[in-house]
Amino acid sequence: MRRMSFIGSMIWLSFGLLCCVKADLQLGFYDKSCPKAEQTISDFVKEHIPHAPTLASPLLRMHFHDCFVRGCDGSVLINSTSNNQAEKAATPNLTLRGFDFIDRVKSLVEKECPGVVSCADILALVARDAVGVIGGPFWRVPTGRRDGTISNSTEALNNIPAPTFNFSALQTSFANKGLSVADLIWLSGAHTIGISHCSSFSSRLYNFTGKGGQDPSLDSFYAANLKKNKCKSPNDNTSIAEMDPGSFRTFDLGYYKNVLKRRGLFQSDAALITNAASKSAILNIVNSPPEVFFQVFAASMEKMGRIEVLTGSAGEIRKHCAVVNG
Ligand code: HEM
Ligand SMILES: *[C@@H]1O[C@H](CO)[C@@H](O)[C@H](O)[C@H]1NC(C)=O
Ligand SMILES: *[C@@H]1O[C@H](CO)[C@@H](O)[C@H](O)[C@H]1NC(C)=O
Ligand SMILES: *[C@@H]1O[C@H](CO)[C@@H](O)[C@H](O)[C@H]1NC(C)=O
Ligand SMILES: *[C@@H]1O[C@H](CO)[C@@H](O)[C@H](O)[C@H]1NC(C)=O
Ligand SMILES: *[C@@H]1O[C@H](CO)[C@@H](O)[C@H](O)[C@H]1NC(C)=O
Ligand SMILES: CC(=O)N[C@H]1CO[C@H](CO)[C@@H](O)[C@@H]1O
Repeated sequence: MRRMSFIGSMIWLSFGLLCCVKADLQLGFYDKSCPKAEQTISDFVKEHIPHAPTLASPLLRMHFHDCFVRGCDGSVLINSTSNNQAEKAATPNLTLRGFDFIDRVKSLVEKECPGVVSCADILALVARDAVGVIGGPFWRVPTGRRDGTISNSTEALNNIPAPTFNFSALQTSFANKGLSVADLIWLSGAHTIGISHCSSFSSRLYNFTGKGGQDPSLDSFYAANLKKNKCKSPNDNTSIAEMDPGSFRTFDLGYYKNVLKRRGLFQSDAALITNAASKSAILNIVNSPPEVFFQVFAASMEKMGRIEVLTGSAGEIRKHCAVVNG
């Protein structure tokens, strides 16, 4: 019996080897090839994010957008060219910030070890380190991602969940990336930091039904306040609102408390309490110490960071994060 299963596993193993040279991410992937890389990255983040703490949120969001389109392959960082509309050009991405921050980290790391450390790994590490600097959770970032060569704005539109999504649409979007409802609930907690443009949610404030009026799932006092003080017209596409007013720079339970008070900014936030199990998970988390949220968030981030990664000899190590190698 033992022998059979040994032979069996050898057969499966060789199938695996024949099929594709596929390596796993690993902690400290650059320990030999670029021993100081992770330290250089984290030093740079620790030096600069305290002067620009509002950059932590777009960097975290950028990692999410990267992972949801063709996996965490740095494709979100690629510039459009005369014959290609890159992910950056897609509506949900137009509000991303922090590309130059990544480019600066990349050039530091390139000086140390040219052509070794991928942009996808740099983005994953910077997002983790930036959230750490503002006092947020720590998660493990195994490395060894390689950079993709394709960045397509249509794919960004098709893969990044929209703020208008209901619970089942969100569930499907996350399931398409191998993520569970739990991952959906805890990763949405990232909305405890950062800002949104009015254009991302003002449809809830103005003419929601087509007969005037607000989204009934949004606290009406809060909606009135947003219209009076933040998003004064339906077409305002420059004003912004904090997603977790009062503590938008602090990684805390504020987001979930808002959602329970029907003050989540997006329909996708409000959706999390339209499902009974999700609502009760959120009730539980707000009644637990913040470390519990940090733990589940960290676990889901590590999982997100593994979505469809390119490893081994797939893809490339880009020289400049904004352009594929020539
Ligand atoms: C569940 C589906 C999600 C939807 C529909 C969604 C949608 C959005 C939208 C519309 C914005 C505002 C963009 C703007 O107008 O400037 C935003 C901001 C943000 N999102 Fe999400 N998001 C989702 C999940 C996530 C995840 C998984 C993360 C990270 C783990 C994340 C992190 C952020 C952060 C940090 C911001 C603030 C960005 C800033 O301050 O510039 N979001 N999100
Ligand atoms: C971008 O992706 C869309 C949707 O998958 C596809 O139809 C289109 O051909 C792609 N564009 C390019 C330039 O590859
Ligand atoms: C959720 O949204 C999808 C896509 O817009 C729609 O088909 C579905 O009916 C909605 N589900 C609920 C429960 O409203
Ligand atoms: C509200 O939406 C309906 C349907 O789209 C439209 O006919 C109407 O003109 C809108 N009203 C306002 C005040 O924008
Ligand atoms: C924002 O709105 C202004 C005025 O309504 C318009 O001219 C501009 O093109 C809009 N910008 C974007 C990016 O949609
Ligand atoms: C990518 O685009 C940005 C913004 O347009 C620009 O500042 C940057 O220089 C470009 N990067 C490269 C390598 O072309
Ligand atoms: C908020 C914002 O800038 N939205 C714009 C994003 O880009 C599309 C075109 O790709 C515009 O139509 C949106 O107004």
